[in-house]
Amino acid sequence: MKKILVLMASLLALPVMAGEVSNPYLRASAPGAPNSAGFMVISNPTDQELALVRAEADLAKKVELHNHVNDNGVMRMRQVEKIVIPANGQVELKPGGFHVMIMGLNKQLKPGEQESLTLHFSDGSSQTLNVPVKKVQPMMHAGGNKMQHDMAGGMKKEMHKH
Ligand SMILES: [Cu+2]
Repeated sequence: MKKILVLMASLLALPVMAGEVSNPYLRASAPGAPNSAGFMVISNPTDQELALVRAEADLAKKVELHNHVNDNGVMRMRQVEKIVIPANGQVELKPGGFHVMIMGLNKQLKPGEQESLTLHFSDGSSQTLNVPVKKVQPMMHAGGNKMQHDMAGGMKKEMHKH
């Protein structure tokens, strides 16, 4: 309890919080689609490295942190333990890169709606955001292939390959 009060006091005292989130959005999902993803820009105005270490949301069974890697011209998702935001820097979570992976949706995500997403950072802080749902165009990469990520059930298929 004491710790929480100290944390709250320090947050109130600071003009900017570590881990400033801007432009967060969730990818709208097709009816019955199991997965979605969350994107945003996270800034770290402090002189200490910060990392996004966990995310959670009520709208799905599982929320993970992912990155995309180019594996011989095929974009594949990988789970990552954390997403580092350099001191005095920022990181962009975007289609084709880092993202908050939302797996096992228990509802359809419709454009214009807002969903709650909680982010946990390496400094012990957390933020609960109201994130708008937006339509995200399927990304094409250099190879012209549609990414695994945009395929319904693509994640499952990918895992079976290993
Ligand atoms: Cu993913």
